[in-house]
Amino acid sequence: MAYLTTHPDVVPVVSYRFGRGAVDIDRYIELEGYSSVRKCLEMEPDAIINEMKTSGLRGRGGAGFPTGMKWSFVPKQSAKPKYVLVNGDESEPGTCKDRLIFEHDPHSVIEGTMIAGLAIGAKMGFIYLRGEYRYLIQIMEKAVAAAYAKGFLGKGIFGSQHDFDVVVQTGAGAYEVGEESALMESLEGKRGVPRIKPPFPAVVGLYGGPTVINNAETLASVPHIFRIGAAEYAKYGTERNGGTRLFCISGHVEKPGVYELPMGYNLKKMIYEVAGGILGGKKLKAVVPGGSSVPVLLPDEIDIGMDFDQVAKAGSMLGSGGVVVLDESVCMVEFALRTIKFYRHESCGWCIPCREGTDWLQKSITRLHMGGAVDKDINNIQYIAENMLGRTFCPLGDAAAMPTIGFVKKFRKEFEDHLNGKGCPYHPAADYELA
Ligand code: L3W
Repeated sequence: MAYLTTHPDVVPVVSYRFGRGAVDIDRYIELEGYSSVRKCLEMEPDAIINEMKTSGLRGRGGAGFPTGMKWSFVPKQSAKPKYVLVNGDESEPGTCKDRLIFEHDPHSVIEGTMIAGLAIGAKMGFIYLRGEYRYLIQIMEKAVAAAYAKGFLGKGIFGSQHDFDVVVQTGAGAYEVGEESALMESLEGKRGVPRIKPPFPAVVGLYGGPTVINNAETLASVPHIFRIGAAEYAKYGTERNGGTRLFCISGHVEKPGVYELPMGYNLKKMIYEVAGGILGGKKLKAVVPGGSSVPVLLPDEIDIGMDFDQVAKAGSMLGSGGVVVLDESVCMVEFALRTIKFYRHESCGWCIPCREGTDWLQKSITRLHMGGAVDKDINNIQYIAENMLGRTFCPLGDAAAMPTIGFVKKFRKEFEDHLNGKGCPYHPAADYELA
């Protein structure tokens, strides 16, 4: 997977230490590591939060919530301990960036967690890794142990009055646990199902204590903000969308990979220049710009800046930064089916609209793909998806419904081409193991 590229637009801010041996703590220190937390130890918590606001950093997990603002919601006084949680449950199809951070720069995650702890007054952080990333636990645990050995973690960090402990934990392989409240349930040893919000974790989180929970890339960005300066970091991006982002480009492109680019970078340029254009010179059919949970874009809709606001204006979402590129050979009904199959499988079953909705969508799209559907089934698929929107306990239901609505709306003709016994015109011998 490409992450080091010679393309001149790639900016190594968060990927600054990728491929440079920074898994080793001494090398990390050589590359300015742990200098940001030392700076923050000299700062008041409010000053740290203000710097975060100046940076314009927004959550890299999917929702794009302003990080400094999230930290500011944590009450100053609390009878219960406060916590920092790293959401490393990276499971969104098309998204594979946090993995690189853990592999290449584990200490940046630890350092970012410590800075968040100083900002909110937490003495403990948890790094929660996706179950399928079990192999990364050794890297993370080794990094944590090295930080303890140097006196950077534990009692009186860096010889200060502050204590900070870090624990690494893996999940058991459930997409749902990427939802913040389900992650906390899982971490507490319970079934990973979502909690009702509000209260938000910032007020009532892990073990009932105020908790900051951020995506791994978000927290790994924090030391870099203090390394280069918040205003400098902000300048890379656009208004209200500070900094850079690790974009994951997959699918039918010549050079799939993870590329760090400024927020607001043009999507068309990202595909045709940074990722080398469409594989084999074929025609572009569609682009999913932010992980599988977001509506698809057509080729004439991709001349846009990749920040949260511009992608929303174009009718989709920047989401987790996973750009999936589809060429002319793709059957969009089959793609819709693959997508819904994922959500149906991953629905935790806790709430009915999601559990039943994803099941009926999978059944209906399967029937359609196999040629067993009639005209009204297309509207029925739309109806089911629209009735899931906003009615589920957590965003997983929306994440299943939004792309489905987009596929039908933008590729209705393709859906119609499958009706009344015709089956898939693109892959006549369609693999019905999808069913
Ligand atoms: C305190 C308030 N805190 C909001 C916090 C909230 C959360 C953050 C964003 O879903 C999306 C989802 C996926 N006081 C607050 C407050 N907060 N108001 O802000 O909250 P929210 O509810 O907008 O989003 P969420 O529940 O975090 C995330 C989408 O991202 N997604 C995919 C994600 C996949 C991954 C992965 O694999 N790593 O992240 C892609 O599009 O569908 O819509 O912290 O507590 N008043």
